[in-house]
Amino acid sequence: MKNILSFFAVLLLWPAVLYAGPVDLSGVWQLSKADDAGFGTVPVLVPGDVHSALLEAGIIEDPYYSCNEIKSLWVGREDWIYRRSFILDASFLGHEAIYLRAEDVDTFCDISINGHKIGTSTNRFRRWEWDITPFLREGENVIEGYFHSAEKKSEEISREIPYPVPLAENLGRVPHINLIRKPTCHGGWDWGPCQMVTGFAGKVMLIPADVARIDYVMCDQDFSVEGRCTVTVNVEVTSPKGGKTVLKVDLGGRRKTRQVDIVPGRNVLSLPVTVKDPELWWPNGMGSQNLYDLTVSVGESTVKKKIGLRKIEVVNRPDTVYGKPGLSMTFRVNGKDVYVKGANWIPCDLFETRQTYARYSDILESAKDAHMNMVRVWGGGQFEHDAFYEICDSLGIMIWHDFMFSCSTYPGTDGFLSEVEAELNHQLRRLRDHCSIAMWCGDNECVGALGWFECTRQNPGFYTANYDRLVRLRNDVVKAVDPQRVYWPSSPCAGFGDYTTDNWKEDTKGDMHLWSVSKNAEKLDRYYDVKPRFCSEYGHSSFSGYELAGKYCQEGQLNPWSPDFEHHQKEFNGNKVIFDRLYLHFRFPDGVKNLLYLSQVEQAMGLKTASEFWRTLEPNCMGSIIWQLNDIWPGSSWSSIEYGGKWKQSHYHIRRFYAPELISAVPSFDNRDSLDIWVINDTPEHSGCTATVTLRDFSGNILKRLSLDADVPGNTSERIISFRLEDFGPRQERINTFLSMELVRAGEVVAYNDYMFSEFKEAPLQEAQVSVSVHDENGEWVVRLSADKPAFYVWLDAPGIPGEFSDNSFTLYPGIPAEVRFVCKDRTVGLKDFEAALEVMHLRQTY
Ligand code: BMA
Repeated sequence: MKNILSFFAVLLLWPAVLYAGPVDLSGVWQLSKADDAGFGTVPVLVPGDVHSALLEAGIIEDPYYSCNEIKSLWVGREDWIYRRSFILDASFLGHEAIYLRAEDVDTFCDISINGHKIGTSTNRFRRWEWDITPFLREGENVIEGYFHSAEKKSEEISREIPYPVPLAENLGRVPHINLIRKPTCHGGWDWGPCQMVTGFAGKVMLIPADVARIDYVMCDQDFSVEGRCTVTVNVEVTSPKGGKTVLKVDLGGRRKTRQVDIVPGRNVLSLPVTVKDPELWWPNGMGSQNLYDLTVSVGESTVKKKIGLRKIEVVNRPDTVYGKPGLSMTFRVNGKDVYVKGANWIPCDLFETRQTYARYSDILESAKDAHMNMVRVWGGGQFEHDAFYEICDSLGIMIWHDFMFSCSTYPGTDGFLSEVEAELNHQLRRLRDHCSIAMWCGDNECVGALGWFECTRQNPGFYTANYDRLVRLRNDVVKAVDPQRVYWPSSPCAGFGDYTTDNWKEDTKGDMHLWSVSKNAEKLDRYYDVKPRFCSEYGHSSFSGYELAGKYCQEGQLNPWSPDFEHHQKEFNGNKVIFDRLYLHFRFPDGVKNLLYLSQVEQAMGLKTASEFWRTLEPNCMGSIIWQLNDIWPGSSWSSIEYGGKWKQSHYHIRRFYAPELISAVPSFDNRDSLDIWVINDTPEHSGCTATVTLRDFSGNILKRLSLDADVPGNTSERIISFRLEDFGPRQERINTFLSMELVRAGEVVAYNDYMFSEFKEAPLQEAQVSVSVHDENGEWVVRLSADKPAFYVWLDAPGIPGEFSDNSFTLYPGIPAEVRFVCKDRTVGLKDFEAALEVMHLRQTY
C-alpha cells in the first residue's frame, strides 16, 4: 500500500497533467478532519475511503482485529474533507464544456472547484455530473469534497419524517441507515461490523465535450429472425452546443456509421447491427461465454465494452404442484431451462481500497469452480464496481440483482422516491449491457418486513401502500430503461401484488427463503418437508477456521467464548445456535480446533441435505441460492469461502453437490420408511452410467453391494431405486452401517456420495489411521491418502499456504486410496513448505 501511495504521489507532483480527452482525478488526495485543524492532512486514495486512509496513516487500528471495530466508530460521526490540485492548460480549457463526473460518492458531499460550490451529492448509487466550465482556470486548480457524516444525516432525516420507518432489529448500529442511499451493511449486519465508510469510492473525472459526451451505450437484442441477432445500439449523448457529426459502431468487426445531427442538450441515437449465426453466451456449465467487442463513438467521445448475445427469460407461470396452486420460477437461457446453482454475494470488503479486481476474481472463480451458475447480489450491499460484472460475464455466472433495499420499511416520501428513481435510472443504464445480469429484483425481505414491527402491524394499510409505491416505481423504471429484463418485486415473494403470503414458510409460489431449519436448530430431516419452486436463501452458519480465527483474536483468545471471538460473531445468539446444531449430530469435541472443524462439517451437512434434495425435485424446483458465498470481514458467518479466499469445508461439498452429475440418497417423501437413490444429470447427454450402492460397517467391511443401471437422460433427475429402510436391517443394526454410492462411466467414477442411517454421535465410528504422503508429479503437488477404517470428513489443511485442494472434506474407505492435488496460489512457497504445513483431520479424531 505504501508503495502505491508513493507511486501516486510522484504522479501528483508531475508538473503538468495534460490530456486531450477526459482527465482522471484518481490518485492521492489530501484528507483533513472538518472540525479539527490540528489533525493536519493525511494522504487518501481516490477511489477509496476515509477508513483506509486513517488505517494507512496509523490513526486507527485495524478494525477487523480483536474488538477494534468499536474504537473506530467515531470516524463515521465526523465530517471529512478531500482536496487535491490539478493542472490544466489552455487547450483543455478551450473545449466547449467541461463536466465533473463522479460515481459512488458515499454519501453526502459538497463539491467545490476553486472555492466555488458546484453541487452536493445525496446518494451513493447515483452518478453525479456538473458543468464546471466557468470555474476552471489555466494552471493549478483545486477540487474539494466536504463529506458530511452520513450517520448524523440519517438521524436528521428521521426527525423530519412524521412516522417511524423501522429497520430490522439486531442488524447494525445505525438505526436510520435505511433512510439514506448508502450500502446498508456499512451500519453493521448479522455477519459484519459497523464502519460507516465514506469518501469518493468511485472515479472522479473531468470530461471535456464539444459536440458530444457519451453518457450511456445500451444495446437491445432481437432474436426474432432465426439464425441472427439484431443488436440495436442506443447511445445517449449530451451536447453543449450541438452540431453535425458521425456515429460509428463496431461490433466484433461489423462496422456501421451514420451521420447525425446533434442538438444542444440530451440526444438519443440508434444504429442496428446484424450478427449472422451469433455465437451465443451461455451460463457456466451450458456452453461457452463468447463476448463481442463493441466500440461506439460519437464526435470526440468513445465507449468500449464487451457484450454477450443471449436471451434470458424468467418463467413465472401459474400451475399446480404437489396438489396445490403454484407459481413457477424458472430461468431460461437461449430457450433452455437452467437449474440454478448459486450463492448469495455480499460486498467483499467494507473498505473500498480492498474491493479489487483480484479479490472479485478470486471469489468468483471459486464460485465457478464449484459449478455455480448464479450469484445473487443481495440488497443490503451495493451496486458493485465494473470489474465484478465484467468477471461474471466472462465466467458465465448469471446475476440475480437485487436493488439496494433490505430488511426494512422505507419512506414513501417524494424526496426519497425521487432519489430511488434517479439511482435506478443511472444503474440500469450503466449495467444493462452485462449479459450475466439475469433479473432485477426489487429488494431483500421487504415484504416480510411489513409484518416485523409493532408500527407496521398496527397500521398495515399505511405501510403496505408506502411499500407498494416503491415496488411500482422500481417496476416503472425497469420497464422504461431495461424492458428486456424481468423485474421480480422482492426476494422472497409469491408474485406481484402479493404482500401477505409468507415465503419463509410457503413453498409453492415464486422464491422462498428457508431459515427455520438452521436458525431453530431443527433436525436436517426437516428439509425434506419443504419443496421450494426456487430457494434464494438458506444457510448454515459456522465458525471461521482455526487459522483465520488466530488472525483476528489476540493471543490467548482463540476460543469461541472469548471477547475477541464473540465480537466476530454478529448474529444475535449466533454461537448458541451453532452449539445447538452441533449437539444434534456430534459427540462433544476435545478442544477449540475440533469445535471449529465440527461447525464447518455441520454447515456442509446442512447445505448438502437441502441442496441435494431440491435437485431431485427438478423441474418443480428450478434452483437454489445458498446463503452466503463470501465474507465482508473475518468472522463467524454463513459463508462457504472465508475472508481471504480460503474455502471452508462446505465449498468443497458444494463443488460435489452442484456438479453436473450427482448421485444422492434421499428419504422418500411419500413414505419416510423408504430411501430413494437419485441420479441427477444436468448435462445435455444421456449419462450412460452404472451406479453402485454399497452397505458397509464402520470397520469398512462390505456387507452388501448392488450394481444398478443409471443411464439417465440429459437434464433429468431420476429415482433409480427405492429401498425400504428395513432392507438394511432393523434400526438398531442399521446404525452400525452406512451407504456409499458411486456413479461410474466407462470404469471412471464421475460422482460419489454417502448416506448415514444415524447421527454421527450414535454411530460406532472407528479410530481410523490416515496415512499421508506428498509428491511432486511433473510440477503438480499430489497428496496420497489411505485409511485402515472409514474416515469421514477428512480435512486437509495447509495453514499459511494459500491455495485449493482438488478435493477435500471427503470420506476415505479402507483399501481405496485417494489422490488429491493442491494448487498453490503463492509462487514463493515450495513443496517442502507445503509438506511441513500439511495437517489432516477427520471426524473420529474430534473426541
Ligand atoms: C437473510 C438475509 C440477510 C441475513 C441472512 C442471515 O435473510 O437476507 O439479511 O444476513 O438472512 O441472517
